[in-house]
This record gives sequence, structure tokens and C-alpha cells, in this order.
Amino acid sequence: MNIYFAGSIRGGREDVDLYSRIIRHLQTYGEVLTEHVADPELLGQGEQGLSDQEIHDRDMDWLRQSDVIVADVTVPSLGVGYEVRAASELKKNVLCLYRPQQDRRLSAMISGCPDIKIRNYKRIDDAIEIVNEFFQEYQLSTR
Ligand code: 6K6
Repeated sequence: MNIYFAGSIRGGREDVDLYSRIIRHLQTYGEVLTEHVADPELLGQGEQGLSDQEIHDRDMDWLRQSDVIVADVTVPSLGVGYEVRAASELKKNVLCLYRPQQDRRLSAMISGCPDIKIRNYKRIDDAIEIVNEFFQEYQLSTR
């Protein structure tokens, strides 16, 4: 199973350690094509040797090849929003993880989209449990 994990890069890297924990757990279910999202070295500079268009085209290819998309939408990111929408257009199974914040709410364009599952979490253990439930449902639906 190919899994696409989406998390903020240029939107802000404050949750990178959480991304790493989530990706490690996702790897127990399949291959995570976007492991680099949890790379602490990946800041604002861009990947060496890749233009923005090459990054976009490569990521869209990976999205098409993926069976499920798991996105952490807590840190607002144009790229993550774009990927979530693209995945939903491609009729992929999409799970959005969100840690409610005191000072801002999740975009209505994500929370109001009927085609994607959004689950709130507080601690990493909750996020892991949500991921487990999502994959149990996914595996039942593909039997
Ligand atoms: C790193 C830092 C700045 O530019 C980069 C280049 N690297 C990227 N490599 C791979 N995927 C990327 C890159 N930049 C954005 N993405 C994709 O968009 C990832 O799959 C993330 O889920 C999402 C993050 O979007 P932004 O808008 O927060 O950067």
C-alpha cells in the first residue's frame, strides 16, 4: 500500500516532530512516499537540484500513485490544502488530522468538505489511534 503523508513545509515547521511520529506509525501499514516531510533539515530553502515545478509534478505523481492520503492540517499550509483537494478530486481516501487551536479555526474549505474525514486530536497517542481506526475501516472497505 502506498501512503501519502502531507504536512506543512513553507507554512511552518513547528510540528515536524509530530509528523515524524505519524509517519513512523504509517510505515507499519505501507510505504510512505513522502517521508521527507518529516525531515528536520527541510526548511525554507527547497530541495537541492529541484525546482518548484519539479517538486509539484513529482508530488502530484506520488499522490496519484497513493492509496490513501493522511494530512496533518493543524499548521495552515497552502500546499497541504492543495494536496487534500487534489486527493479528494482523485477520489482517494483522505484522512485529515487536526489539533484544535485556541487562536484560530480550521479552514471551512477543509472542515466543510464532505469527501474527507477530519479527526481532532490532542496528543500523539490519539492521532495514532485515529490512524489505526482509519486503516481498519479502509481495509474493510477494500475487501
Ligand atoms: C522545502 C522547503 C521549501 O521548499 C521545499 C521543497 N520541498 C518539498 N519537497 C516535497 N514536498 C513538498 C515540498 N514543498 C512542498 N511540498 C508538498 O507540499 C509536501 O507534500 C507537503 O505536504 C506540502 C507542504 O506545502 P507548503 O505550502 O507548506 O510548503
